[in-house]
Amino acid sequence: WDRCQMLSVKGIKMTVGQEQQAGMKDKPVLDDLETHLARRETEALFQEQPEAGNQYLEDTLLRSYLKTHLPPKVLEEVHRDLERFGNRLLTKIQPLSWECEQNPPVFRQYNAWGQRVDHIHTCSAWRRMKEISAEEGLIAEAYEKRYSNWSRLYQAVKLYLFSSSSGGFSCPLAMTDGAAKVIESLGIPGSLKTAFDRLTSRDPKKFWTSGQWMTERRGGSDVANGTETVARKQPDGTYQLYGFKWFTSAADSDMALTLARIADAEGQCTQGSRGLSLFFLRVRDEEGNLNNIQVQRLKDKLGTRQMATAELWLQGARAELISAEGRGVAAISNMLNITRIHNVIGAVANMRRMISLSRDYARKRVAFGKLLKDHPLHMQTIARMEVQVRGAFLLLMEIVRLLGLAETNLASEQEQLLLRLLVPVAKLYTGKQASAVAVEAMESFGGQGYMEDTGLPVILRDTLVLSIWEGTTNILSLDVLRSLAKSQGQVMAVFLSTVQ
Ligand code: UCC
Repeated sequence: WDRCQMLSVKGIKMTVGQEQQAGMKDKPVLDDLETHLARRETEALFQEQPEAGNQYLEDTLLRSYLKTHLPPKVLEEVHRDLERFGNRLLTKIQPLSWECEQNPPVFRQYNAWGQRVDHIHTCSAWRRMKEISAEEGLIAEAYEKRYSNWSRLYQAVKLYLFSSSSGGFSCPLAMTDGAAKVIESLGIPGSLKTAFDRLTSRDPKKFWTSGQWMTERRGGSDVANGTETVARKQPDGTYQLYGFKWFTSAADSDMALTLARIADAEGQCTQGSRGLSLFFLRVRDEEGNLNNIQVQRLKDKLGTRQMATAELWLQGARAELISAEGRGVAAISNMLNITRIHNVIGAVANMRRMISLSRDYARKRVAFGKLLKDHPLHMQTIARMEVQVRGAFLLLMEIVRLLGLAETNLASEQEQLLLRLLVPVAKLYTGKQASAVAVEAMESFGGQGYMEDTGLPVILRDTLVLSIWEGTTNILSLDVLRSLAKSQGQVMAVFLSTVQ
């Protein structure tokens, strides 16, 4: 063991193995190695582990952005909180994230006595993430509006720091934020007040997460034609939903927003987009019993394995109609635009995490006689990735800045148009970009990057979904066209004048 200890040579900290690679000809060290090489302990790898540090303090672009844009009083408070949060992430939350990865959800359909229970078991670290999300106000911050139009940006920054240490919990948070946004945009009707208060609560005991059940077995993109779920009106004015939701993320959530077709007295439904309405439902009742829902199975996904994604049968699930009849897609688009922004946050966060680790590794790893950071070719690769993440970060900040203005009625018509255009553009662009950067960054660790227990493959897997869910690249391209058509080309005029 003592031979594997760090030795300091010429001001560079190196392990014995690194010295050997660096071609150091120190006689005593060589003698040491000869004896040592005969022993099995040398099978251990000598490389030093890359570390991320306090992701707020180390993110110079983030800090300079906040310094440039936030009013001084807001900056002072936000800075203090983010520094504290950065430390909490590093020391407490990051280990929980790994625990979530190691203990994915388990589905138990029957109990020992053959009764159907449909229990989705999540690990304690995952449940702790939910509490932490409430304590940190990861949703609340955007709705309390303590800092007026800057609250949304501040929330996005916290989510950005949290994302790659969240053990996948940023997914339910995205949908929770989206659900809160839909309810807020409906004017928080009395029947949804409790749900809104819980979604935006800082109290871990009260805090709820929400699902967004849009995808059915006929497909996830063509929602207008793929949705088979039927809603039957009950005498008390509520509805019962019957259908099969094929891909429901974070199935352990407390509530969900979902689309269904209202059946008329003859049991007929309007097809296409005009037949879809938006519903609110609780997943379980106060006793923990499922709301006439059966879980068919959990999805076996390439990534986001920490999170329970399920196939659900709705067999008369009690629900409340919350949009005008036939306006389901338009109503849920408020949610989609928020989850798409979260997707951008996830993309930028994962790129940042991979590059931070890659940079740290370049300061530690010796190859061909010097540290990686002293190889211009290696640094060129890192610099190219850095440019990518910086551009994406600034695009994200611009979007959440505009969203903050829109949510406090401070956005001009031009700014609202720009926001409408930039959300699908940023989502499609950063989703693709993040996958490419994650692969490139993985390569910068050599074979180590490919090793499961370094934690790097998890980041890659979780990044690959970002161009798929919440609208694939082509669907978002069509959404760009939709925004062009609906504004009769105005979005493009605003975009060009803004760029100029
Ligand atoms: O649920 C999922 C997994 C959750 C995981 C979330 C985690 C993410 C965070 C990650 C953190 C790391 S995945 C399910 C995602 N599904 C989708 O994204 C659906 C993809 N498909 C589309 O987006 C399609 O374009 C549809 C469904 C919107 C197309 O529907 P329609 O009915 O054919 O579209 P229409 O007829 O063009 O639009 C209907 C209305 C129009 O309004 P009106 O009638 O007033 O003209 C549109 O302008 O909806 C309006 N609309 C929008 N408005 C449609 N899209 C938008 C939009 N994006 N923004 C504003």
